[in-house]
Amino acid sequence: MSDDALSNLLQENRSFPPDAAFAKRANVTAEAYADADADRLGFWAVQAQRLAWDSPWHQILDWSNAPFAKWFVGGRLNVAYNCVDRHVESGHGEQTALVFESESGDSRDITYRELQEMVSQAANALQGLGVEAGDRVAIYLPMIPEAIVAMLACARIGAPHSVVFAGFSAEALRSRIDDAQAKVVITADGQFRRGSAMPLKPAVDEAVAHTPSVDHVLVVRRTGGEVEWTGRDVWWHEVVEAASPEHHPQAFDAEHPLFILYTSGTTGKPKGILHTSGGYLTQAAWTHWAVFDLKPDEDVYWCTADIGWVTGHSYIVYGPLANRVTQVIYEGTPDTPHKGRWWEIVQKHRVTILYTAPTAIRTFMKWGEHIPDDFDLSSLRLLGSVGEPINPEAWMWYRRVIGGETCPIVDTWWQTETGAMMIAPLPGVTACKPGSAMRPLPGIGAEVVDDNGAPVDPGGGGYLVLDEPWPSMLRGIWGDDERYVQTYWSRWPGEYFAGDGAKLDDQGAIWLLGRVDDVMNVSGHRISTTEVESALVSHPAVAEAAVVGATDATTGQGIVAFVILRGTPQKDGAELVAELRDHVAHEIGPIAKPRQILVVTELPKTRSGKIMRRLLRDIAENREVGDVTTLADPTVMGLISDGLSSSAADD
Ligand code: 7RM
Repeated sequence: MSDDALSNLLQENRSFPPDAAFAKRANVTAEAYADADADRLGFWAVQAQRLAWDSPWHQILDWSNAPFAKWFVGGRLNVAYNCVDRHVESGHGEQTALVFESESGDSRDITYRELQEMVSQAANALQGLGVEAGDRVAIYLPMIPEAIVAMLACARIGAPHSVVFAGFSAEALRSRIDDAQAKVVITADGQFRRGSAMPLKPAVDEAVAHTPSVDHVLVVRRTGGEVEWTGRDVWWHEVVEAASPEHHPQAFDAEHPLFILYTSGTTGKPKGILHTSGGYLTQAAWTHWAVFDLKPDEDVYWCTADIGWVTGHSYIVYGPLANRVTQVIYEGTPDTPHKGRWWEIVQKHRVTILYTAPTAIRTFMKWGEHIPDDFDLSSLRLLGSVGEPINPEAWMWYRRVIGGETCPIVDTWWQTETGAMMIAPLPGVTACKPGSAMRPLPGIGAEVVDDNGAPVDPGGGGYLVLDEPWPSMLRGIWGDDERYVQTYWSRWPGEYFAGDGAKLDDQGAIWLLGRVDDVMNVSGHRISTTEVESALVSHPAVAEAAVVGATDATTGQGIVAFVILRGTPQKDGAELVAELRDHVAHEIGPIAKPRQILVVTELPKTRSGKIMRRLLRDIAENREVGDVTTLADPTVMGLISDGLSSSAADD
């Protein structure tokens, strides 16, 4: 690999310092970095005081059994009490906690007092079904208030939840229920999706037919569709709504398991990422408050993630509610009933903070800025990005079209495993560069290292590692300690290997370059798929691009790009492809010129919006396309290959 080549790639010199008025009112100043540098553990102990503890801890961190961490040792707290009851006790019972917006456009406000009653009822009902502290509960629900209530009810009684995204198949649900040996599954009869009611319970019936650990299935009536019923099934409205709205929240150990969340690894078997209570809630709450500059009495926050992903756990449920947020939750898709749906929601509820993913932003770019332009987005004051590297072009569009050139954009790097944000700007402090998550948050240790684990010099590229334990770190992989050590801690001694490539620029800002398996090596030059994608998307004809490294006899890997064009192309295919290749050469350098550019109409994405480059690599290498079961739309691969056989775009 050549770090020189890497460091010359993607020259991005724009930088946006915080607006003076914003900085003046910001929750966090540069002092936070100094405080954490002076006393890292002390810094986290201060942040833990944001929470209400039933008993104090006697040790901030026990790392003697590394990489198995214990934070706030001996401390006891109830996570649900921290997210709900204490806000009612402090006089905010009438504050709206959730603004639920359904796809069809009805909305419903739920106050903290109502949420407290709902969570208490659900906790009583779960206990009535025999769920005890330590028992696992699987949750397979759409984005409705009951999903959040169910998670908090589990937290309240100390029963770790395992939320499974409601778009996953019966088989995916079965394997997750089975791995965690869940005792109860909470689901709904169905969900609304693109204007129609889709059944959900049949997948649960199919899954639990093979999972003897499950005693009961608790079913929310959402669509009113017909459902099959067996002796283990119980209706939410019968047992939860009939339960007492009073429930005493018992305190649990800071290291009591809070949830398991499955994420895909390099093998076929999903990993159950385990998170615990005190450290997790501390970091989720502090980062949500600091990075989004949350003002609980003023802001209306909206995170567009689904609770099936970690973003929904940490930045819809735990962090925001611990901070007494008022937030929008939305059940539907961005284009139902029209492509301006999100902007209509921002306008309707006067949303001030929006947190979403680059894939969504690029989709909106593709649809055209005339759509958001029709709505009043002036309530927005801060924008966030998460999930994948955001290309500078999308960052600039987000800032201009959605943020009205004034909102700070916080690009937040973190993972299911990290539990909470790790690398992100502080919006009142950091001068942000489009496409960079900037630097580790106060109290976080991150570095970019080379193959030998040595930190790279400014300008160099390598692998992102985390070199200090952090409060919301995963505590392991459920039932597989060895895989935990092997996957994350065995590459370099004492360093957590994140699996992402990164570049350090001359000013010390970190540029995430995508998963390491997405970094190409062309004639000994390391080139990130993201950088080439970014260059392609900066051409006016390109709406979206996905780049893979295909095996090449001469150069090791050759760059193959799949592009979706904006509107109807003005030029003929071959001419445009030649122009795009030259454009990439111009933006990055001749070494980054794609060997092939294929014009397509769709890209294969997972349900959380990550491009499945593995499948594109299959096409680029003329292989039979592999396993497509985790694709959001399994027919996409057919569309792509059909389109290619009639496309003249391949040069
Ligand atoms: C929160 C989440 C984790 C992977 C991670 C990265 C990528 C996430 C960013 C990012 C560049 C970002 N959890 N990733 N955020 N890459 N910039 N701001 O997405 O477990 O589902 O995925 O996502 O590759 O390793 S996750």
